[in-house]
Amino acid sequence: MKDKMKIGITCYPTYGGSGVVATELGIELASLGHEVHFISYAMPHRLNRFVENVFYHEVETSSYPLFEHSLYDLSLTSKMLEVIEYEKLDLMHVHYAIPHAVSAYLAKKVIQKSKKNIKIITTLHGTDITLMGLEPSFMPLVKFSIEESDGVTAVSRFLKEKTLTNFNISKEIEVIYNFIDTEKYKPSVDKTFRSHVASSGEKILIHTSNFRVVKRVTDTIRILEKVRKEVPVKLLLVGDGPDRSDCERLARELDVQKEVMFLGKQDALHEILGVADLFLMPSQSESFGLSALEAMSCGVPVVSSSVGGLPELINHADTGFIAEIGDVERMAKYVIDLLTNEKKYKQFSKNSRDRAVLNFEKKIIVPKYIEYYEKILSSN
Ligand code: GMT
Repeated sequence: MKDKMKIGITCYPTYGGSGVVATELGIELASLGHEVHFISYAMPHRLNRFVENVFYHEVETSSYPLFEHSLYDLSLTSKMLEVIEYEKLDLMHVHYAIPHAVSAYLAKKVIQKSKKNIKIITTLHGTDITLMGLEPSFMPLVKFSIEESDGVTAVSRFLKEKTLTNFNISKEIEVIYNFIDTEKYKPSVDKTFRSHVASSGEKILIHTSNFRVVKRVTDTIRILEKVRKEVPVKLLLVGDGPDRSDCERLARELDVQKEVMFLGKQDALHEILGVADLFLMPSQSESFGLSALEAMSCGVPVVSSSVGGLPELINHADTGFIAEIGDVERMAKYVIDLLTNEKKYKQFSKNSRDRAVLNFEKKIIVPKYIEYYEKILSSN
């Protein structure tokens, strides 16, 4: 087994959690001396600086009048082939099954024609299994690409079980949780930003997401509307996406527009999270909840729905509270309870930070990926 591996990583490069995990994993592997090659259609958003041992290969799609639709999956396969061959990769690690695991499978088959091999590891993140992958037209392809991967990881026990049952698969799937840099995401000491957004000493609720239907962002505004009757409070909404206009409309309808601040997409999330009091995650589906972990690492307790992998992250009545999807009444009660009970709040905040540090710190989780790579590379 080689000490230092050459690893190809394919992910969605934009704001989604799978891209964040893939990019942070690549950066961490590179810092440990492995050579990492990102293959995607754009520079991963967290890779916004020079990083030693990290290389980026952009997938260009060809345009030709006959191709009414972009042939991204095939262009990705071709780029994988090129990088696998010329950079002599040991393995390809693809994040999010569709279409990455399919392109990787195809690349492997082409490579095998010239009597060479490459190991493919697929990490399942969430909606590739719980939403998109369940579309009848995609289902057989997702099942096939998972079964044909040399190794498969899922970001929670929940997602592993869902994959096995939804796709009727009997393959071994390794659970490797999301991770966090707890030195970067830490409780904030600089209260300047806090004084800007909550100048009268209001408590701060926060939510960060891509504003997709699955996140139920409007629930955060309904929660705020109930909480403000008991506690002076502001809600910071970070991110952007299809549901943002609905949220703005609802804030006006409920007459809470002064208490809700839409911050849009932000890079310095760790600084913003650090000044908040509570994180709200009312999602309809969440395989793990990376943004909740980011908040916990900053010492911010989470009030969430009881879906997917969230109960594997959030300890109810210890690091936050969990309620039924859509039960904004109960979520608001939990928020009021924590915001009006200082001793309890401090304990929850400490428990959240401790849980992130002791269980999900990158130095604990990234070695699990390396061990898994070694296991797959030494298998036949
Ligand atoms: O579907 C999304 O919300 C985006 C998705 C992604 O792949 O970018 O996020 C998923 O992956 C994250 C990283 O593993 C998880 O922490 C999120 O819980 C998961 N989102 C959902 O399951 C909805």
